[in-house]
Amino acid sequence: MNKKLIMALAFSSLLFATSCKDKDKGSAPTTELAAVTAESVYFVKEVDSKSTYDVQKPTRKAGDETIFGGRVRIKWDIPVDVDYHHINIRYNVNGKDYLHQASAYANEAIISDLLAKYGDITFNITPCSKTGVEGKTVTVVAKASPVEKQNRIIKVAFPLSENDIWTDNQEKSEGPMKNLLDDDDASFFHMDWHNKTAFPHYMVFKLPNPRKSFKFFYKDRKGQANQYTKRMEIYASNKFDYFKFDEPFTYEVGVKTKAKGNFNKDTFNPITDPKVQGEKVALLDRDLAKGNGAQYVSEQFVMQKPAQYIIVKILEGADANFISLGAWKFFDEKTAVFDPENGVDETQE
Ligand SMILES: [Ca+2]
Repeated sequence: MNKKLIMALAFSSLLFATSCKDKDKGSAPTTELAAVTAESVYFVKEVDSKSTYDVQKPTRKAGDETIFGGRVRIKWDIPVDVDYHHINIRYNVNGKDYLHQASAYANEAIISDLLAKYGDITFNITPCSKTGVEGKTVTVVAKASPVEKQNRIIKVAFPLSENDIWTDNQEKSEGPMKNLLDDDDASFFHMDWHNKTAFPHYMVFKLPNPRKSFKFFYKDRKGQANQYTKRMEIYASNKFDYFKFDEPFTYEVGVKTKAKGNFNKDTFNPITDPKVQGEKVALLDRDLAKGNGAQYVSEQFVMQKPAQYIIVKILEGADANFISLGAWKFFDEKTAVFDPENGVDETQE
């Protein structure tokens, strides 16, 4: 019988589900397993999808193999006169009991999802009748192959405070822009609906440091279907000299907002304006969030020059004059190395 068929017949790992020593269920199998061994193995998946198990950790060929540890292979000789229905393999790791079942046609079982740090693991291998009555148990001991470190992509959000944000079009009665930063879905930013003015309108964000790349995420206002953004442009610059971002906001009717100064949203050009001299990063007019708390996650944008200010120009919304939003965040993606054998994340820049 070929190995693929044996593997197909082997049952997957299960927790204890059946009682195997009920006297009403007939007699125990008398066949005894011989030559039972246990050894740590590596699962090797090659690029042509051929899979093998190796006792020695194979040398990785450039880009053509995936190697997984955390496995033990248990082998036995199939006796001449098999009178058992399947084989129960019981083991305990971290104080928890596990049962793996193998078919009567199998001569090996691979136990996976283990760690080398568990040390020696005792496996009790027992022929079992169809009704679950167990025969003679053979015990073997093995340590699992070590699990390799794994690369993971993690998101790292840039911390922003209310001093790092600005808009030309803050509604004065509600919805301060800082509500974008608070991780509260119920709080929202609202552009001016008392003194309506047509698009474009702007949001400016000061990142903690100049960056060459970023992604952003935003969420529309929860429960509001018709105030989402249809079209926006993203610009980046290393300055925005209309005012100092670090200065405190002024209060206007309960909502913190910065003065507009001489900023003119209708003539402002983020590229040619000497106070900004930015670069255009993107025009976004497809697959944006469509209201009611919907979310949008951008691609990773890479700038020509490092930039600390991100300028969002809102060109069109579902409403003719304003948008509302629930959240807005900038973040980066980093590769983190996770070592399952010691549980440590080794984050790389
Ligand atoms: Ca919010």
